[in-house]
Amino acid sequence: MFDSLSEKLDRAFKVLKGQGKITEINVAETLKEVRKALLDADVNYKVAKQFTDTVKEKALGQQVLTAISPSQLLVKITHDELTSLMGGETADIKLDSNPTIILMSGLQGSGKTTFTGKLANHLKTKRGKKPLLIAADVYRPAAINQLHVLGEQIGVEVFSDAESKDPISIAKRGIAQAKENGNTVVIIDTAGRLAVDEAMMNEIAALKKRN
Ligand SMILES: Nc1nc2c(ncn2[C@@H]2O[C@H](COP(=O)(O)OP(=O)(O)O)[C@@H](O)[C@H]2O)c(=O)[nH]1
Ligand SMILES: [Mg+2]
Repeated sequence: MFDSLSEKLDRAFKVLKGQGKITEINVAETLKEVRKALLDADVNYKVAKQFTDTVKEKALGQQVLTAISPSQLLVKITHDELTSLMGGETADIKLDSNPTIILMSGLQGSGKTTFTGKLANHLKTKRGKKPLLIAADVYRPAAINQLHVLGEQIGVEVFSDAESKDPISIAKRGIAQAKENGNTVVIIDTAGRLAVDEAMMNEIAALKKRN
Protein backbone atom coordinates (compact mmCIF):
# COMPACT_ATOMS: atom_id res chain seq x y z
CA MET A 1 0.00 0.00 0.00
CA PHE A 2 2.75 2.47 0.94
CA ASP A 3 4.72 1.67 -2.22
CA SER A 4 1.82 2.59 -4.45
CA LEU A 5 1.00 5.63 -2.29
CA SER A 6 4.52 6.98 -2.61
CA GLU A 7 4.52 6.31 -6.36
CA LYS A 8 1.29 8.26 -6.73
CA LEU A 9 2.59 11.08 -4.58
CA ASP A 10 5.73 11.22 -6.73
CA ARG A 11 3.56 11.56 -9.79
CA ALA A 12 1.49 14.28 -8.15
CA PHE A 13 4.57 16.37 -7.46
CA LYS A 14 5.84 16.01 -11.03
CA VAL A 15 3.20 18.59 -11.96
CA LEU A 16 5.24 21.17 -10.10
CA LYS A 17 8.64 20.26 -11.51
CA GLY A 18 10.12 23.10 -13.47
CA GLN A 19 7.54 25.60 -12.31
CA GLY A 20 9.10 28.79 -11.05
CA LYS A 21 6.81 29.48 -8.15
CA ILE A 22 3.98 28.14 -6.10
CA THR A 23 0.67 29.50 -7.21
CA GLU A 24 -2.82 28.73 -6.09
CA ILE A 25 -3.40 26.96 -9.40
CA ASN A 26 -0.44 24.58 -9.41
CA VAL A 27 -0.87 23.81 -5.72
CA ALA A 28 -4.53 22.98 -6.27
CA GLU A 29 -3.64 20.71 -9.16
CA THR A 30 -0.95 18.87 -7.22
CA LEU A 31 -3.05 18.50 -4.11
CA LYS A 32 -5.94 17.11 -6.11
CA GLU A 33 -3.61 14.26 -7.09
CA VAL A 34 -2.35 13.92 -3.54
CA ARG A 35 -5.93 13.64 -2.30
CA LYS A 36 -6.69 10.97 -4.90
CA ALA A 37 -3.60 9.02 -3.85
CA LEU A 38 -4.68 9.15 -0.20
CA LEU A 39 -8.21 8.02 -1.04
CA ASP A 40 -6.80 5.13 -3.08
CA ALA A 41 -4.78 4.16 -0.01
CA ASP A 42 -8.01 3.98 2.04
CA VAL A 43 -7.51 7.19 3.95
CA ASN A 44 -10.88 8.46 5.18
CA TYR A 45 -12.37 11.14 2.90
CA LYS A 46 -12.59 13.78 5.59
CA VAL A 47 -9.05 13.11 6.77
CA ALA A 48 -7.73 13.36 3.20
CA LYS A 49 -9.58 16.63 2.62
CA GLN A 50 -8.42 18.15 5.86
CA PHE A 51 -4.89 16.98 5.09
CA THR A 52 -4.72 18.65 1.68
CA ASP A 53 -6.39 21.79 3.03
CA THR A 54 -3.69 22.08 5.68
CA VAL A 55 -0.89 21.49 3.17
CA LYS A 56 -2.39 24.07 0.83
CA GLU A 57 -2.68 26.66 3.56
CA LYS A 58 0.93 26.11 4.59
CA ALA A 59 2.23 26.09 1.03
CA LEU A 60 0.53 29.30 0.05
CA GLY A 61 1.53 30.97 3.28
CA GLN A 62 5.23 30.15 2.82
CA GLN A 63 7.75 32.67 1.65
CA VAL A 64 9.30 30.73 -1.19
CA LEU A 65 13.02 30.75 -0.67
CA THR A 66 14.93 31.18 -3.88
CA ALA A 67 17.20 28.27 -3.03
CA ILE A 68 14.47 25.63 -3.17
CA SER A 69 12.05 24.90 -5.90
CA PRO A 70 8.28 24.97 -5.34
CA SER A 71 8.08 21.21 -5.79
CA GLN A 72 10.72 20.62 -3.12
CA LEU A 73 8.90 22.93 -0.77
CA LEU A 74 5.54 21.26 -1.33
CA VAL A 75 7.13 17.82 -0.93
CA LYS A 76 8.57 18.93 2.39
CA ILE A 77 5.29 20.37 3.68
CA THR A 78 3.42 17.23 2.58
CA HIS A 79 6.02 14.99 4.18
CA ASP A 80 5.84 16.86 7.48
CA GLU A 81 2.04 16.73 7.46
CA LEU A 82 1.98 13.00 6.60
CA THR A 83 4.36 12.32 9.46
CA SER A 84 2.14 14.19 11.87
CA LEU A 85 -0.99 12.49 10.46
CA MET A 86 0.55 9.09 11.21
CA GLY A 87 1.10 10.14 14.81
CA GLY A 88 4.58 11.63 14.50
CA GLU A 89 6.48 8.76 16.04
CA THR A 90 6.88 5.10 15.27
CA ALA A 91 6.12 2.40 17.80
CA ASP A 92 7.75 -0.84 16.75
CA ILE A 93 5.97 -4.11 17.33
CA LYS A 94 7.41 -6.08 20.25
CA LEU A 95 8.69 -9.40 18.98
CA ASP A 96 11.01 -10.58 21.72
CA SER A 97 8.87 -13.30 23.32
CA ASN A 98 9.14 -16.73 21.84
CA PRO A 99 6.62 -17.17 20.42
CA THR A 100 5.26 -13.64 20.31
CA ILE A 101 1.48 -13.88 20.48
CA ILE A 102 -0.62 -11.33 18.64
CA LEU A 103 -4.39 -11.27 19.15
CA MET A 104 -6.47 -9.61 16.45
CA SER A 105 -9.56 -7.90 17.78
CA GLY A 106 -12.00 -5.41 16.34
CA LEU A 107 -15.41 -5.05 14.82
CA GLN A 108 -16.71 -7.46 12.20
CA GLY A 109 -15.57 -6.55 8.72
CA SER A 110 -12.93 -4.15 9.96
CA GLY A 111 -10.19 -6.09 8.18
CA LYS A 112 -8.81 -8.35 10.94
CA THR A 113 -8.39 -11.43 8.80
CA THR A 114 -6.93 -9.49 5.88
CA PHE A 115 -4.51 -7.73 8.21
CA THR A 116 -3.59 -11.04 9.84
CA GLY A 117 -2.33 -12.17 6.43
CA LYS A 118 -0.54 -8.90 5.68
CA LEU A 119 1.14 -8.81 9.06
CA ALA A 120 2.22 -12.46 8.82
CA ASN A 121 3.66 -11.84 5.37
CA HIS A 122 5.54 -8.78 6.61
CA LEU A 123 6.94 -10.58 9.64
CA LYS A 124 7.97 -13.55 7.50
CA THR A 125 9.60 -11.69 4.63
CA LYS A 126 10.91 -8.55 6.35
CA ARG A 127 11.64 -9.73 9.88
CA GLY A 128 12.68 -13.31 9.32
CA LYS A 129 9.91 -14.70 11.54
CA LYS A 130 8.14 -18.02 11.26
CA PRO A 131 4.47 -17.24 11.92
CA LEU A 132 1.57 -19.53 12.68
CA LEU A 133 -1.95 -18.23 12.11
CA ILE A 134 -4.74 -19.50 14.35
CA ALA A 135 -8.31 -19.47 13.06
CA ALA A 136 -10.27 -18.58 16.20
CA ASP A 137 -13.31 -17.10 14.43
CA VAL A 138 -15.79 -19.91 15.08
CA TYR A 139 -18.93 -17.96 14.22
CA ARG A 140 -18.67 -17.29 10.50
CA PRO A 141 -18.55 -20.56 8.52
CA ALA A 142 -16.20 -19.24 5.80
CA ALA A 143 -13.80 -17.59 8.24
CA ILE A 144 -11.55 -20.62 8.66
CA ASN A 145 -11.36 -21.12 4.93
CA GLN A 146 -10.57 -17.44 4.37
CA LEU A 147 -7.57 -17.71 6.65
CA HIS A 148 -6.37 -20.92 4.98
CA VAL A 149 -6.54 -19.27 1.56
CA LEU A 150 -4.51 -16.31 2.84
CA GLY A 151 -2.02 -18.60 4.55
CA GLU A 152 -1.49 -20.52 1.33
CA GLN A 153 -0.94 -17.32 -0.65
CA ILE A 154 1.88 -16.21 1.63
CA GLY A 155 3.22 -19.64 2.50
CA VAL A 156 2.36 -19.46 6.20
CA GLU A 157 0.92 -22.31 8.27
CA VAL A 158 -2.62 -22.08 9.64
CA PHE A 159 -3.98 -23.91 12.68
CA SER A 160 -7.72 -24.53 12.72
CA ASP A 161 -10.32 -26.92 14.08
CA ALA A 162 -13.65 -26.79 12.26
CA GLU A 163 -15.17 -29.14 14.86
CA SER A 164 -14.64 -26.83 17.79
CA LYS A 165 -16.79 -23.86 18.80
CA ASP A 166 -14.43 -22.85 21.59
CA PRO A 167 -11.98 -20.13 20.53
CA ILE A 168 -10.00 -20.47 23.75
CA SER A 169 -9.41 -24.16 23.28
CA ILE A 170 -8.44 -23.59 19.64
CA ALA A 171 -6.01 -20.83 20.61
CA LYS A 172 -4.52 -22.96 23.35
CA ARG A 173 -3.91 -25.92 21.07
CA GLY A 174 -2.62 -23.65 18.30
CA ILE A 175 -0.09 -22.09 20.65
CA ALA A 176 1.01 -25.55 21.82
CA GLN A 177 1.58 -26.55 18.21
CA ALA A 178 3.52 -23.34 17.56
CA LYS A 179 5.83 -24.09 20.48
CA GLU A 180 6.35 -27.63 19.24
CA ASN A 181 7.09 -26.54 15.67
CA GLY A 182 9.29 -23.60 16.58
CA ASN A 183 7.02 -20.87 15.26
CA THR A 184 8.34 -17.53 16.48
CA VAL A 185 5.10 -15.55 16.06
CA VAL A 186 1.49 -16.61 16.57
CA ILE A 187 -1.33 -14.47 15.21
CA ILE A 188 -4.79 -15.32 16.52
CA ASP A 189 -7.57 -14.23 14.16
CA THR A 190 -10.68 -13.73 16.30
CA ALA A 191 -14.31 -13.17 15.34
CA GLY A 192 -15.00 -9.61 16.39
CA ARG A 193 -18.57 -8.39 16.83
CA LEU A 194 -21.14 -6.07 15.29
CA ALA A 195 -20.64 -3.76 18.22
CA VAL A 196 -18.18 -3.81 21.05
CA ASP A 197 -19.97 -5.87 23.65
CA GLU A 198 -19.21 -7.42 26.94
CA ALA A 199 -19.12 -11.01 25.73
CA MET A 200 -16.50 -10.08 23.16
CA MET A 201 -14.37 -8.28 25.69
CA ASN A 202 -14.65 -11.24 28.06
CA GLU A 203 -13.70 -13.67 25.31
CA ILE A 204 -10.68 -11.60 24.40
CA ALA A 205 -9.69 -11.20 28.05
CA ALA A 206 -9.98 -14.97 28.52
CA LEU A 207 -7.86 -15.59 25.41
CA LYS A 208 -5.27 -13.15 26.66
CA LYS A 209 -5.19 -14.77 30.10
CA ARG A 210 -4.26 -18.10 28.52
CA ASN A 211 -0.75 -16.79 27.96
N1 LIG B 1 -10.49 -1.18 0.95
C1 LIG B 1 -10.03 -2.05 1.84
N2 LIG B 1 -10.73 -3.17 2.08
C2 LIG B 1 -10.25 -4.02 3.00
C3 LIG B 1 -9.06 -3.79 3.73
N3 LIG B 1 -8.86 -4.84 4.58
C4 LIG B 1 -9.89 -5.68 4.37
N4 LIG B 1 -10.73 -5.20 3.42
C5 LIG B 1 -11.97 -5.84 2.92
O1 LIG B 1 -12.96 -5.72 3.94
C6 LIG B 1 -13.73 -6.91 4.02
C7 LIG B 1 -13.65 -7.50 5.41
O2 LIG B 1 -12.30 -7.86 5.67
P1 LIG B 1 -11.92 -9.01 6.68
O3 LIG B 1 -10.43 -9.07 6.74
O4 LIG B 1 -12.62 -10.28 6.32
O5 LIG B 1 -12.50 -8.41 8.03
P2 LIG B 1 -12.76 -9.12 9.46
O6 LIG B 1 -14.21 -9.47 9.51
O7 LIG B 1 -12.40 -8.07 10.49
O8 LIG B 1 -11.86 -10.31 9.55
C8 LIG B 1 -13.20 -7.84 2.95
O9 LIG B 1 -14.02 -7.74 1.81
C9 LIG B 1 -11.81 -7.32 2.69
O10 LIG B 1 -11.40 -7.60 1.36
C10 LIG B 1 -8.32 -2.59 3.45
O11 LIG B 1 -7.27 -2.31 4.03
N5 LIG B 1 -8.87 -1.77 2.50
MG1 LIG C 1 -12.27 -12.28 9.95
